[in-house]
Amino acid sequence: MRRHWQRRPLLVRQAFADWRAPMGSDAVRRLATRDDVQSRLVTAIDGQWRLAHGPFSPTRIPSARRADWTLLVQGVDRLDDRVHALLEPFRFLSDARLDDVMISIAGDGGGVGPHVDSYDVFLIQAEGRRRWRTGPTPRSARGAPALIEGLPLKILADFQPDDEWIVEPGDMLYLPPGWAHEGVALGACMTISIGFRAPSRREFLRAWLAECADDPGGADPRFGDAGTAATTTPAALPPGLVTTLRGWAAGWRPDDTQLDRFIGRYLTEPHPDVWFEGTAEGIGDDESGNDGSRPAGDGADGGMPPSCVRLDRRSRAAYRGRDFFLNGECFAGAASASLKSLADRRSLEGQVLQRAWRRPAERALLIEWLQSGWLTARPDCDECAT
Ligand SMILES: [Mn+2]
Repeated sequence: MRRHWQRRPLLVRQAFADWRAPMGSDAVRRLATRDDVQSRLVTAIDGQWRLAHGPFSPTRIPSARRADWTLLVQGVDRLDDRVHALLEPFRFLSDARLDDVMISIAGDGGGVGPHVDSYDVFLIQAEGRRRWRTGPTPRSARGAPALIEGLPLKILADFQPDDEWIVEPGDMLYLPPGWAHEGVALGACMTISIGFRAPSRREFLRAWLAECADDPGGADPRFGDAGTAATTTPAALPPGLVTTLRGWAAGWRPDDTQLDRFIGRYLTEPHPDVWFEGTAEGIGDDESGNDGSRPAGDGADGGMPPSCVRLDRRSRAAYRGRDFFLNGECFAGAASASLKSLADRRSLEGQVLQRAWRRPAERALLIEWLQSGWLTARPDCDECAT
């Protein structure tokens, strides 16, 4: 973190002992045929860059024997438990900074050209080999990265690499934002990108100001101009009106609590593609983790909890002070030690879960989240078996 995070690249040879790709290339191809999954196909046949967006018919995706193509599938951590489990070793970084896991497969020579990203990324070589080259970002006179014009992709003009690595399965390359890089497949290969996000001021203010504009509570003074003299220049903006609007903009002071809670909701907002399937079933039925030998815990009678509850892989949880945030909602004052543990470990089991279940407020929240699909009960959880 001191030397590399957000500062300079880091190559870690055999970052994962006994590496095995969590998903095969056929499964990646199948994901790219789904209309609820974001995928892109980039080809550079005869030096002609082309970009297409999925879903793709299976025959549209080139075979592994063809050259100069790459298929990129976004958000695979939300689609597959084994891919989601790859995130666990990266939780030395805050969940709030995590974006998603992208998986790309490519034929020989495939890549997306030299480019620069605005996010931190850990690039795990999953199968086959890839050559990575990095270098300074060529910039135009105005300071923006200098791009080749007229292409469907943002490809740097005049990329001058000064470092090069050939990575093999299990190797990992970390790249901070703003570093020019180019990855080229050496034979068919698969690369897994663990991407991190950082909001920009404009992105955040767009969301926050929309929230403020929609806030039905709070005072809403309106401009008034009683006593104004009649005008002979009706097109001239009235100085008093301008002064009032300037004052509203400059003097805008959001309520601290409202702002803090918005930040927590903003940073735990599920990905726009995510749709949770809630269940109307009571918690404690056979499918929800109760083995049937215990009374159903529907919250009303204080029955037994499931042996283990786990956050759904698509759920985003966080806390700050006494406030707990889950999937874009604020549960004010709910951040108990056990719920904080649920957020940090993404699961609750054993004694800690039993104790939380005995507290009506916590049990009610857990049941609500189980029913909305944000939390799942695990009857076959490995950790609980011990
Ligand atoms: Mn990149």
